[in-house]
Parts: sequence; structure tokens; C-alpha cells
Amino acid sequence: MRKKIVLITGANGEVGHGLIHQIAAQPDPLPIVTLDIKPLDKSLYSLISRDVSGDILDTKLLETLSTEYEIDTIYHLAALLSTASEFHPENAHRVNVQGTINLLKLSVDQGMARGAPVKFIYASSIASYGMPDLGIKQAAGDVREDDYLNPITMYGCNKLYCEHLGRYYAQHYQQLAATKSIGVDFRCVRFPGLISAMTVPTGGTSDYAPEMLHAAAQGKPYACFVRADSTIPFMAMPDAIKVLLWLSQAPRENLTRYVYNVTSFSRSAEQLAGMVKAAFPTAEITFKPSDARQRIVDSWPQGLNDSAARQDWGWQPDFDVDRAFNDYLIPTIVKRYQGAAQ
Ligand code: AKB
Repeated sequence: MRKKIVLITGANGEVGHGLIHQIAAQPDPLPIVTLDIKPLDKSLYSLISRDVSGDILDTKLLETLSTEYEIDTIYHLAALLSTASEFHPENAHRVNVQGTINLLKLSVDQGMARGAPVKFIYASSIASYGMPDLGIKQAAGDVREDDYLNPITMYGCNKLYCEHLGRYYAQHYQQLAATKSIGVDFRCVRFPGLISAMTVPTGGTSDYAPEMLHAAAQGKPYACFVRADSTIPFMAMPDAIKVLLWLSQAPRENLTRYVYNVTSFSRSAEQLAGMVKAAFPTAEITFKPSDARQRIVDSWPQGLNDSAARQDWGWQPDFDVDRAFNDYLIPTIVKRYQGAAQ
């Protein structure tokens, strides 16, 4: 009999690390197999069953995993983020789209073999949106899942398309088999910018928020790459992990959509800088917008309407902006860089 597992792609990223900790802490967790282009941080080895260093574009590798394991749930986190994708759009398309199709196909094959659908948890993004201009962005406020879906970045196009692919795979194979017992149980969240006290992300466009905080904590000056008034939604990392676990644990019959918005707080870059300075009074934060990255942030909504997630699976963040800074980000980050600032 094959070992039943949870597969996490992109496990070596900041969301992956937190997710591994939380899954391992659940009562009676399934063994975790991680898949990432880079070897997993060794500190996490005791929490997982196996780390596979490899590419989601390597179909032979995926077939081998499919032969060796019964995959119960896939958390698909691997992606090239928005700024990085603009430098290599075709490569981003391969990783973000072909990689996702490969995993959806793997899920369908697994579903057929085990007679039960694989739960496929897909991390999408506010990048799926494209606000036509700043006036409309401000007037629109908190946007719903089905509005303003004209992304301007390759990453955003990839995320939006993969949301549709997930819906297609979920519906198509269900119809073919005329049964709900196979196919893919596709569930997707659109994340806002994430802020972690432990890691600084690379290649994203919402990165200015974690970057200014981590710079201040280390006593380094920071030039923010967007205007002071730039406003998008954010979430503290522990809430992002909670989102993934709650969505995966929600009873299927409660879910009325494939794609859900989730959010915690919207603040301008200037407001975030103010909170950082309140915690680190000597922090030097200036604003030097980059045209390309500003254009991306301006195309993302100011806020998300996440009432569907709240209604269907009880989503609500533990961390509003004050709790995020006062109870999580500042104390954790201070401990992390102890002695570096001031
Ligand atoms: C990025 O900035 O690319 C990501 C995202 C908002 O999806 N953090």
C-alpha cells in the first residue's frame, strides 16, 4: 500500500515554512512531502517525511511521486512572483502555468487511482486584478472576486488563468465520470501582500512592506519603491497559513465558489512606514518610486471584499493591523535581529 501524504510545492518559501510547522502541529497529521527547486531548510527536516529537490516542470519526477505515494492534498505554492516574472515573462509562464497544469494532471491521475479526489489548494493573488486607473481603484474600494479581472503583469495573467484551469479540471473530470468521487477538489485563495517577521520575500511587488520593516529592525535605511500614498491589502503570515489550513478543512458542500478573496488590512506605504517608525524611531524610510513597480501596485486593488470566505468557511483574520505589528511583527522581528538596530 502506498503511503498517504500531503504534498507542498514551493515549500522552501516563507509560506511553505509556516505551513509545514502548522501541518506538523495538527493532531495526527499526514506525512508531508515537500517539492521545491531548492533543498528544504534543514531545520524543517524533523517535521517532514521527505524533501524532494526538483522542478514542477519535470513530469517524470511528478510521475515517480505519483507512483510512490497516495497524495491526499496538494498545497501548490510554487511560483515566480510578480516583479521577477516581468524580467522573464516566458519563463514565468512555464513555471506558473505549465507547472500548475502538471500538478492538476497529477491530481486527476491520483484521483482516478485512489477513487477519491485530491484536494488541490492553490495560492493565487491580488495580482489577478487589474484596476484601470487610480481614480477607479480609489472609488472601487473593496473589490469582489469577479470584478476588474484585467491583470497587467505576466504573473497576474498566470494566476488568473490558473484559477480558471483549476475550475476546469474540477468540473470537467467530475462531468466525465458522472461522479463526485474522482477528479480534483480545487480550492483557491487570492492572497494580498504577505508580511512575515521571519523572512523577506524576493521577486514580489508587495515586498516594500516587509522590506521596510526588516530594514528598520536591522538599523538600515530603506528607500521604498512605491509612492507614499500607494495602498493595497496586506496580511500577517500566521493568518496566511491559517487561510490555507481552514480552506483545506472546510466541508466541500459549504463552498459556493472555487476562488475566494481573503484579506486582513489595507494601509498606504506611508501609514506602514509610520507604524515601522513608531516601533523603530531611528528608522530612515524614504520614497523613491520605480515606474515599473509603481504601475503594478497601482493596478492592484486598494482592498478586497472577502465576505464569501467569511460566510462559506468562517474565515476571519486573527491579526488586524495593530495586532499584526504589536503582537506578531515587531516582537518577533526584534528577537530575530537582536542587537542589529539602534
Ligand atoms: C507579489 O508581490 O508578487 C506577491 C503577490 C501580491 O502575489 N507578493
